[in-house]
Amino acid sequence: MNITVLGCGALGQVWLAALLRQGHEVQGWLRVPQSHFHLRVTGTDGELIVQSVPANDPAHLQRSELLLVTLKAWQVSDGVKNLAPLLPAPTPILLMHNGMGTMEELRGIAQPLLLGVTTHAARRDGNTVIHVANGTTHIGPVSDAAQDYTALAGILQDALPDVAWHDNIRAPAWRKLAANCVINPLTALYNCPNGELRAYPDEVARVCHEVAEVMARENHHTTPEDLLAWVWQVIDSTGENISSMLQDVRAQRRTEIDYITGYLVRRARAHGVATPENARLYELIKHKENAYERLGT
Ligand code: KPL
Repeated sequence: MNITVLGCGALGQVWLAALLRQGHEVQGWLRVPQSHFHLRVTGTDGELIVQSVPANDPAHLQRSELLLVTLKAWQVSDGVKNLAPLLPAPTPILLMHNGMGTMEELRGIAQPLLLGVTTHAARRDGNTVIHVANGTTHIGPVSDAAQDYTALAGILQDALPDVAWHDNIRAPAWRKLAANCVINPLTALYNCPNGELRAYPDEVARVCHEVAEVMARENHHTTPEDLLAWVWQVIDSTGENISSMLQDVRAQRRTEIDYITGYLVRRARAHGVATPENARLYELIKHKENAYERLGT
């Protein structure tokens, strides 16, 4: 299959390596155009994959049967809108990032749109990407035209298991959003690995209860207790991880807060639900971001 991966960060490189291993004809697409880039990924089994991968070839893009987008949430809208005119109208676009809100920004795009939610963990170590932990990827349609692309789940499953198809992808996306609303801002503020949130049970519960209330208004039924139990499970199973938001804050990069807590707070406002704890965390992370942006980094 011809595939373009837009965004060659840690997760993008893990997918590129997996798809290449499966024999797909893959290219990467980078913000600064280059004809090739150097893939260096250490798998969960410790095997190092080093390969030169073609990049930014418009002819390959025009032949692509899938555009896999692994950009940060705040880069997605511009990135996809730039490439969409070069991409055949029937080629599905699969968005895989933390948070929600990009689907709304891409409403009206010609191509079928799908959303992916993954628990694979990867991080950069110098010029090497480490695939830290295997996980599950849930994919499903966002636009009506994307409902016919169930076969994609099988193709991706062969490359990087586990992959599950969901007719209603918003349900797993909201559960992942709940975990991100709790873990990402709190670890960024306390500067700690995910597992150390065990020291802050009251804050974890308050954030989680607010998310459960908004989810109920969005017709995703869950009890606050169930959601909290699930979030603790994610905290424990990723205990040694440095969350993506803490990594961003440490590197003084823009975080995905607008698409995680920011999205939650916007949906809460639309339903008339008060979310003071999430609003407080949103402000604290924005304050951190603004402080280093003001320093010109
Ligand atoms: O998705 C994650 C992230 O770091 O962005 C979690 C689930 C919190 C794992 O670290």
